[in-house]
Amino acid sequence: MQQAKTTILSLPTGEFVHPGTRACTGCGLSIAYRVGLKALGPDTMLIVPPSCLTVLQGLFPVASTKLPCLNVTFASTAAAATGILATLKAQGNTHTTVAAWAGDGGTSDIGLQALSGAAERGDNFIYFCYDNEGYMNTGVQRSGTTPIGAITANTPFKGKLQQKKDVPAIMAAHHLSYVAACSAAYPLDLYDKILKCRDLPGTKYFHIHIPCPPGWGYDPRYGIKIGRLAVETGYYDLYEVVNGEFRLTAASEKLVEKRKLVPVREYFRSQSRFKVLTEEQIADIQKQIDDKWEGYYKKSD
Ligand SMILES: Cc1ncc(C[n+]2csc(CCOP(=O)(O)OP(=O)(O)O)c2C)c(N)n1
Ligand code: SF4
Repeated sequence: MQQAKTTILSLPTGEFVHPGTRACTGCGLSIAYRVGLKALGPDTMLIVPPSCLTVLQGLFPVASTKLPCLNVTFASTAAAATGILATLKAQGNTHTTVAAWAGDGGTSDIGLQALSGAAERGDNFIYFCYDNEGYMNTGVQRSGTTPIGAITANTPFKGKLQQKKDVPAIMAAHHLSYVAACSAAYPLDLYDKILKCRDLPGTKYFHIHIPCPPGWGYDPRYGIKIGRLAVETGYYDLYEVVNGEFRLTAASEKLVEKRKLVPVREYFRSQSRFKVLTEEQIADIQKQIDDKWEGYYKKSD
């Protein structure tokens, strides 16, 4: 039986993040984290490496989350999850959910080895990579998931020259029971996917696109609009891979029915980080998107 879709009215009102965190105004992470913790529930232990999320949490003895949270070194997030799982097992605890939340730098670059090891062993926890597409907490440096053409502190003139690393695909190649691509601009899709995967075995991986006003260069009030543009242009897709089966979800699934993408130019022109992208480069990226979506359309025919 299909799980009923959560609406804004049926979303639980209980909060696990205190109001007033140290995140920037309009931070997409605040939305994803707040809604994500609602889905994870009170019986959850969190693991967080250095990142904007550590800043959001606050400095000891202050903490913005009501759940137990272990701050660990950059490279050890998934290894810490393995350790906590072993401890819970020794205590006979089979009910607590272990959830790691790390940035894209801490996932796609520095923490990838530990994550790959834990995933290959099939350790039973949920790993969330919130992808603001850069090392934002330390002043917007490029990461493995910064997209091509984006200006960062260390790609200041031509923007990043390399393609974005496809981390969900890397994780899917570990034969996980569940991999999801989500966006802070579609929090209910994130919520429902967390509920769906909770009882699946082994490591579950979530990739969450996170609009970031200072890192991407836009007025904080436009975060949701920009997050949605990424999806409506077909540039960033919402999907899940359940036991190897790929499926588009939410707004991306609807785009297959509509067969009409918003031109990606609108997404690029909404953020100052892409100001060096030329019309030729944009046309090239548009072609890549169109080709990808032709594949989706064919599959659904
Ligand atoms: C081994 C190590 N190198 C560098 C740092 C400094 N540092 C702290 S947070 C951070 C950026 C993290 O980037 P990301 O994982 O993408 O998360 P975000 O800040 O974007 O939330 C860096 C480089 C550190 N704490 N430890
Ligand atoms: S830098 Fe970006 S991700 Fe970090 S707290 Fe600010 S808005 Fe959020």
